[in-house]
Amino acid sequence: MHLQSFIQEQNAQLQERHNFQFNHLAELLLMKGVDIQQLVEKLVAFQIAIPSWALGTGGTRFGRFPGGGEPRSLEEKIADVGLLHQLNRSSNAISLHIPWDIPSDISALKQLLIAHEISIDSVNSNTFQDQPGQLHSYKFGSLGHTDEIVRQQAIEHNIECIRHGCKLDARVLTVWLADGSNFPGQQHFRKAWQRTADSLSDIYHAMPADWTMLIEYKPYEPNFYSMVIPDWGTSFTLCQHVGKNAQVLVDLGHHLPNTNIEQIVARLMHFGRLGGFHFNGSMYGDDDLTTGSIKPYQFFLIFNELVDGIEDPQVVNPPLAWMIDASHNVKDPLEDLLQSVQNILCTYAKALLVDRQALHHFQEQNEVLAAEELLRDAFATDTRPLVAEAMRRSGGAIDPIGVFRTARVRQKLIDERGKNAVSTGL
Ligand SMILES: [Mn+2]
Repeated sequence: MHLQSFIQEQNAQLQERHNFQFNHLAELLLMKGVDIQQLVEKLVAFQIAIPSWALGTGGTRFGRFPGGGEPRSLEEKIADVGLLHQLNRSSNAISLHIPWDIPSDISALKQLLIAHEISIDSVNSNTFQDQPGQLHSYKFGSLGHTDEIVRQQAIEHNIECIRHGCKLDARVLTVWLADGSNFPGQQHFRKAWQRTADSLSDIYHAMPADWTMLIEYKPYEPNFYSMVIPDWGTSFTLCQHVGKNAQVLVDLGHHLPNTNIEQIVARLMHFGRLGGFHFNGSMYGDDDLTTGSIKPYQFFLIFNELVDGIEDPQVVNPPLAWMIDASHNVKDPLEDLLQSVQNILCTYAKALLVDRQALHHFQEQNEVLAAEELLRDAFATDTRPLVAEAMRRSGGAIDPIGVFRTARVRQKLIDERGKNAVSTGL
């Protein structure tokens, strides 16, 4: 049976129960003055890109336990994202990683993208590992390396990424650097910043005018004493150095424990420099767990600031590029991605429920408890029926993971691609 038939069949089975839950919530929200139709429309419009490297089983340096049926080519990766999008209608883009996803047959790829109703979100460069046949090693850095020849090689790689992206109508280059040092004294901090800034400028000037450069930060790993771009402040200064189309990218897992990420988000939006967002969950560091799995309240508070910035006409910040950047080590990668999108949309819906006018009033009056309770009330609302309704209305499944399982999608992928089909990536 075709996947679309499974979706319709299961939706029909769940319809009565879903209607009851949705109407009940709609009535409650109506009493609070919430425009539920507008809210569902916002959920329908919210699209989250899937990175090509998240479609296979992730691992650690200790091991990897693939479950089979993973995509073996860019074409199969596009097919997997198309499948997710068919189920939830909320994942209409894929992010590429060069050199893992170098496109070859451009017109065939474009046809495939159209057939699956997805587009290329961003192109991500890779100067954190050496590739076979590469002339100069990135062992001691790339864009910030002491040797100009290595820096030039890394610059050219990023420009090559832009070229590949242009062919497929991408408009975003994401740069994450592993550059840094492992021991005190190894690196001159100020010089490393300047070299990196100048390299990024060279890449920026090779970028078409309608492209955006996203600069991602991370406090540690793979370097454990210092990273050249450890925090949002450094990303911000680099963006200021290179030009107006450079923006900071916030990856949820790229913070030290207990960092107030919501405040970082607010600051960056205030200065119009928040360009992209990588969703994942974190217990200790860059754990790349399922979004919203560990600290759902913090995730809500972050979304609260995002919505506050997006809905405030006084904030001049470009539209954000949303992407999941997680690693699926023990769950089926496709199920984990469906679960992540559910969590993201449910949390977005909670943030949309916040009465901003009332919150502003409480803040101005220093009504601490009332302000906090207002947030807690939105957080405690079960928004799952709203998300299910958004997916149903846009042609997706009321329960995407349920359909994935009933239709035995993974088994079919294993039958087609093999038990040992392993995806390229991390
Ligand atoms: Mn990331």
